Amino acid sequence: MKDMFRGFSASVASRILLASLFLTLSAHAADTKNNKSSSDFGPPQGKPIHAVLTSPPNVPPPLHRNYPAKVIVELEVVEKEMAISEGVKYMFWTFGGTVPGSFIRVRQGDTVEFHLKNHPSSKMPHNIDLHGVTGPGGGASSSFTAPGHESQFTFKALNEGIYVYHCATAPVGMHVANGMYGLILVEPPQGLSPVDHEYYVMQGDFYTTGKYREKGYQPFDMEKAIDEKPTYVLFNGAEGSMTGDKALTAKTDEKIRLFVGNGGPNLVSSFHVIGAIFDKVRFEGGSNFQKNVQTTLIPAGGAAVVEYQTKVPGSYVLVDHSIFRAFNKGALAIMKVDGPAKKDIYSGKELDSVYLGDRAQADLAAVSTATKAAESGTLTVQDQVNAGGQLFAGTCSVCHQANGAGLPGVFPPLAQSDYLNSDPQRSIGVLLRGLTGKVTVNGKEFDSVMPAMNQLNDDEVANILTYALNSWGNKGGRILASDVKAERAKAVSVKAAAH
Ligand code: HEC
Ligand SMILES: [Cu+2]
Repeated sequence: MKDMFRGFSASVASRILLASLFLTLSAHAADTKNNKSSSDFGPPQGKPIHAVLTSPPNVPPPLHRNYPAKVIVELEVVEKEMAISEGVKYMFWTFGGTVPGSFIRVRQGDTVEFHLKNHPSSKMPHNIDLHGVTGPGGGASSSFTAPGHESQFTFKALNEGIYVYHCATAPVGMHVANGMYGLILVEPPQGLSPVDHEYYVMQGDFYTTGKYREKGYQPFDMEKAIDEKPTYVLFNGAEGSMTGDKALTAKTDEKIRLFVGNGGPNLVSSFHVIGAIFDKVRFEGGSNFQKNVQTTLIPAGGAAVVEYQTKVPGSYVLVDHSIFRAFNKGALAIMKVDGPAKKDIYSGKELDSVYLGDRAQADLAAVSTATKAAESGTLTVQDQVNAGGQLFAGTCSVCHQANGAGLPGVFPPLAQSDYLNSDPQRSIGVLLRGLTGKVTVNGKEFDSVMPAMNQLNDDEVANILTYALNSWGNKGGRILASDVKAERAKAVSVKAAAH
């Protein structure tokens, strides 16, 4: 345990931090004497109970227990490569094999015997700081665990609430950025009010050396992390972790409770569900609640309990309303609500596929097929067309339309476009750098702006253009990722005036 603090206490800044933590704790102790929210319910009763742990988005069932018990929690740290996005691999460090880590549920007054195991295959030592613990480091100083070892410590859950836990081994930021966080719920003695569904959602920001959605294995980027410039902002550790057939589900007229955490390491979340109003929010995870909330702020290392009633069927989109994070960094999940239409409350067209783009798509199977084929060198034109079609629907069809016809006077057609067909390679530059100024397509002039689509990686640009060239009566042909790479390397900007 001394090892854990060696690097830590070396810096003056950390000492100040520890000193202020100590002051906070002592002030807190004085404060809690006449405060019922923090209570010692006496010694544990009955036989020891093994805590049920669940992987996100699941939450262990309510405890329905009316006495304080000794609860044994066994949590294993596993370092493990998983997909952070379609075709993108990342080495996550996990509590229980998932990001966020296993959800822990105990009762106020319980005595928790905590076992932290670090899998023998791990490269790093790890520990755990539970914000629901009253004691130095929240358990961190007692749980430093080398690979292939196990630590044990015991704490009493004095305060009810929803608390973040995380690894606090130096470099702390790196352990957190790699996914080492989760939630522990300390139920009040009477339990929480019954609901139809409880779900576990936790935001985190991730830093990879490659760009957003750049394929292949992506290492952690310390510099981006220090600069607080995440490549990904995600719910439950992966883009698409809760979309398509993994979407959260509910029926109309059900009560939903979301335990929403934010692991950070850096960003604060503006948590919002598009199309729902939170009836109740236990903001900052505290005991008071706010009613009728649209967006709730969840600090890094904080959590909230959000409750709402489903009424109208459809797809509800969970986002960080710092909205570029939702549409360009992955902070988007879906709750699908089934049930009869409620025209009196809401009448209109449903899920807007253009608004959500490819983020809402049920499956990007063709994209992953193409990614795998490209990796093994067997990529065919048809693979590219299939993948490109799915990407086009999410990225280009909003302007050029699904049938490639464009909109007269506003968006030029890609269907039988002389601009596209006469020089397919030129269109690579259009996607990478955008297009502005006058441009003539099939004898009609357009003078508008196409924004650069440089969030797309080389494979994606190649597949989308190959799809366009082989659709809607176009002349066929193929664009390769290597063509895109070469074009990206050029610094020139494509000016419509040059044509
Ligand atoms: C926000 C709307 C918008 C989106 C999204 C968009 N474009 Fe465009 N695109 C335009 C506009 C507007 C022009 C014409 C620009 C001008 O007037 O200078 C254009 C021009 C083009 C052209 C050249 C003209 C032609 O019709 O052949 C191509 C090729 C093209 N876009 C392909 C794409 C592809 C592929 C995507 C998806 C990756 C895409 N665009 C996404 C608005 C858009
Ligand atoms: Cu760790």
